[in-house]
Amino acid sequence: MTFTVEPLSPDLAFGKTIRGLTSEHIRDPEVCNQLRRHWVEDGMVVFRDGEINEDFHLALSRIFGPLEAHPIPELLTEGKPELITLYSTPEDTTVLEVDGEVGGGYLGWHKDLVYVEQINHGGVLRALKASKIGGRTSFIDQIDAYDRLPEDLKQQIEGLHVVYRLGSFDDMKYMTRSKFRVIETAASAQSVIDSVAKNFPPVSHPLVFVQPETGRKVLNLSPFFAMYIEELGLEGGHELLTRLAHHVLDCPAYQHAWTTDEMILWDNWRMLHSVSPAPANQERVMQRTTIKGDYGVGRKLPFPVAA
Ligand SMILES: O=C(O)CCC(=O)C(=O)O
Ligand SMILES: [Fe+2]
Repeated sequence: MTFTVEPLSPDLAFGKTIRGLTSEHIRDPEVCNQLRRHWVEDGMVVFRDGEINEDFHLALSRIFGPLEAHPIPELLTEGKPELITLYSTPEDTTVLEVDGEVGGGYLGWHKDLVYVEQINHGGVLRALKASKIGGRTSFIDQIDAYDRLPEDLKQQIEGLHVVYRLGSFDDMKYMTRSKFRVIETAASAQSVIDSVAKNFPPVSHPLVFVQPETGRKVLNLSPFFAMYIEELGLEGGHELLTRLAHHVLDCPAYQHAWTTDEMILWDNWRMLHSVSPAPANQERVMQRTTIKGDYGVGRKLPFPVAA
């Protein structure tokens, strides 16, 4: 049996769907080259109707680079340092109201690891337990977002940097286009936030990044975790950052409602993603690999001096 490749959606400038991929296919180096080309050219791939198990998840991920342990120890999966497990259970989930919808497991629009200097090159995500309602993972292409910027903004942001920090939802000013309100913070999320605040200094990343393989420009903004524009100070860049975040969040998005026989690969140097809320009484369990890579342009800043 062969596998098939088709566009993710006729309306989107990014993404492919690959059906029927198995471990036998990925033993062929030519198939691995083809998959790497899709990753670079298309930004993300949804794998459907193929092999699905932990070994295949890991083997598929390794095609795109060595895997690394996530720097937040609380997320690691016991005995399997290459996998993080993201749980949202009725007993332990951060509950928010987003645009009138109340639910758990919400994550604003982000790039993974943008709160450290080395942003991983990608990840492969798998649903071990999909929520029946909500819990969709959505993606936006930041090459497309850059191309859609008005010329004046393209010129204005060249050479600027954004400072990022992992903090609580209440500190996040740019992560969503909609209104949100935190109703309850999960104990596990609070302990991650507390330990990160102590151990991770703020970092800065350029607003424009050039995809190394193709020379295409990426609007390198992660609205979630963004604090301020480095060159414009704590307040001076607020208007510009708001305008850029609104621009990127208005770009075409792909929204994925999960079943447990699918996996999604993305290029984390290029794609933003977010998770929609699910009713707080539902359980959702996801596992993800972290594909190593250093894009070489992140910079640690000193911890802020306490007032
Ligand atoms: O739970 C999800 O759908 C995605 C979570 C996430 O942001 C990630 O795996 O990087
Ligand atoms: Fe993520």
